[in-house]
Amino acid sequence: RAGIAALMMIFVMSFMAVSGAQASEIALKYANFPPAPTFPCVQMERWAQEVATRTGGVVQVTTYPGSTLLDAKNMLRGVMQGQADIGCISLAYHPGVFPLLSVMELPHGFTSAESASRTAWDLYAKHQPAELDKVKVLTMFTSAPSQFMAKKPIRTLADLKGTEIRGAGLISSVLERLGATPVSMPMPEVPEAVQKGIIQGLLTSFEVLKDMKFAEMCKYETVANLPVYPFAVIMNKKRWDSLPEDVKKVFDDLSAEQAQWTGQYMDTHVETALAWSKETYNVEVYTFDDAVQAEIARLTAPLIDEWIAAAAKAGIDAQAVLNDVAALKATYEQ
Ligand code: 3IO
Repeated sequence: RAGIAALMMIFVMSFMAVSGAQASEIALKYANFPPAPTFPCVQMERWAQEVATRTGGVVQVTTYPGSTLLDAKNMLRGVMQGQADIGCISLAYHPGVFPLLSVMELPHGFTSAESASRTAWDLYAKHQPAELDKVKVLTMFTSAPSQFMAKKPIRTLADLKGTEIRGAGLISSVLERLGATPVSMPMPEVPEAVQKGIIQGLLTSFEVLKDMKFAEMCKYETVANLPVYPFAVIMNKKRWDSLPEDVKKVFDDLSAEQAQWTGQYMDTHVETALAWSKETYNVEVYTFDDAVQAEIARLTAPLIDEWIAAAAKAGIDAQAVLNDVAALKATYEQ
């Protein structure tokens, strides 16, 4: 009798252990490259939290901000090789690698991160471009329109002439067209480059004034409403394939919502950061006048033709993609 009871106990306990291990936890590592207070990491924490809630705690995401698991340059390869299950990439850091989605780096005149982020996700979902077919794309989002943050005032294009400004990808091409000297580098390297005087400023969205403390060194801000930087959140394909269907559905149902949430967070946070920068460091915020804006539009227009040529070479119906961007932008900006 005692022997049978003991056997049953062992049977029940081992069953609990096995089923417990299956049902209670799927552990995923999510890598990100910029510092924890920045918006790519804020949206990462929100996603991790949302996934834990929606799976009843079955999926546990461990987040690695600030290049603690993979840095900007290693992110794409690291996720494909499985060093992280999930990672966040800034597409502009990989010139030529994303012939379709780099369309989001062109001067479309997006007025918010929300409209650009929703456009980026819808564009991805519609075209499912071959350039990202080795990974599962969980969501996309963008920065807010790019502005100048510099150590000296930038009020005319003459002020940009020969001035080293940090950009990346097609945003660096914009700088070149405007007569500046573009210096491309990932965001985490920018504070030191400003400090050392390698660059005189940067071109990206204003929320980094607060999140990366650029307000302290770059006291002259110029509103130029230049292109946004697109991001993709990617997952290792094998790991994705291994997930139960109900978990896959939770992730897929979150994609569009996460893009919109991140855009809205960004747009609000840009305003918060600007107010904080004026209050804390008394920064100057200048807006290019209409004549300068018209000149910028004229000087950067050829970038669209260059993109069309490169996309066509990659077998993409470039005009159809541009038409989709215009239609989505109109939908989300009305
Ligand atoms: C960005 C990148 C990392 C952290 C905060 C950020 N805000 C805007 C961007 C876009 C950008 O400049 C980039 O390098 O992707």
